[in-house]
Amino acid sequence: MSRNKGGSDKCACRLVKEVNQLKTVVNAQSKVLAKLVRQMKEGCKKKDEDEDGCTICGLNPCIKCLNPDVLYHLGLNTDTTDFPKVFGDVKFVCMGGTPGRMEAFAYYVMQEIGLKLNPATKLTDMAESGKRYGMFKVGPVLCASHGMGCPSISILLHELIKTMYHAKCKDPVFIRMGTCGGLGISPGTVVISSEAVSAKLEPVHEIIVHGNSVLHPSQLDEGLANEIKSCHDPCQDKFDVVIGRTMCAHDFYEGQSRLDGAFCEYTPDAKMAYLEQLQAQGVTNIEMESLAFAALTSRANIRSAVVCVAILNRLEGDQITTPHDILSGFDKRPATLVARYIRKVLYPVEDSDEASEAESEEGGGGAGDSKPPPPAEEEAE
Ligand code: R2B
Ligand code: URA
Repeated sequence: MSRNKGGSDKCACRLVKEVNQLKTVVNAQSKVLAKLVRQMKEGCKKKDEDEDGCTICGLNPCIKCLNPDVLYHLGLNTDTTDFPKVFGDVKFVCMGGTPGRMEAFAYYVMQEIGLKLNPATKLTDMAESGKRYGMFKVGPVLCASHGMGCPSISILLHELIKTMYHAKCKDPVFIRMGTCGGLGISPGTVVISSEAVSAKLEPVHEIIVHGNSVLHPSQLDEGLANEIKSCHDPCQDKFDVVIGRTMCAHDFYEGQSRLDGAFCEYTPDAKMAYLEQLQAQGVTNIEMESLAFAALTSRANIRSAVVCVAILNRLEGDQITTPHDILSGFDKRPATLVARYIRKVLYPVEDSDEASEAESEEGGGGAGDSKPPPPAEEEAE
């Protein structure tokens, strides 16, 4: 009996010990659990705070430590410019090849969104001191020139994306407007890119980092492309708009299989075979910036679109022989669609009939116009 009692005491002791051990494990686990829940909550709070401020993501964490951050090619720095004050309201970043075209677009968009400038003043080139790019701001629209090719546009994009970040901009949309060579479409047709592909027809932008190839997807926002296309009015506009694949070349001549460059080591037949092969793969147009533009904007979580007018049909030739006045009419077409899109976003309930009256291509005072802004009473910026 006493042996039995001793045995059950031992058993009870062991049970108590095991229960205590279990309690310790459970306590430790609930502490870990509580810590994880706290971390999750803090993480979500931080995310909300980020979203309250800036929506630009995935940037270099070291930017925070740059004091000041010098945006060398824009001629701006965070010491001398109050970014949230100057750029905090930016909702649209519109880009195009030349400073002149972007200045004209800025005046055009100003008129289209109903902003006015004091007649005694003109828009200032905010990037003038950088001496590389032109940049003009009209209310929520920032207009910048990007030069030619991916290296040029990517320098600008690094600095513009940092501008949006420093300014804590919320959901800015980036749009590139430009010219392109069409494949099987008539000159004057506007192509909105569904995606940007490389000369190897891959939807990636390759950069060489530390001597190694790094590939970044070159996606564009399908919804934005459709929204811009929906701003086309086939009854009123004297041009077609299509959505298509865009091939981005790193050169205007050999990279686009032209026969009229200083050098050419292929035959006219090889050129035609190549262009027809591109067309068979769904390529509608060829230009020189979409890859870097698409890759850098998508890395930063920015919705973006490329809207280009074809200035020739590459299946019919290489040289651009279209007269200048016709070419400058072509330039206005992407600008017309983009300005309408901006207006539609800013004033969603606007009467669409009234809206379309002001926008006939020839009469609309489009982006190619170098006319001064209309007389006005109030300052826009
Ligand atoms: C279109 O036109 C330019 C070359 O003439 C280039 O910037 C491009 O993408
Ligand atoms: N821009 C290009 O890059 N290619 C063309 O053919 C026309 C404009």
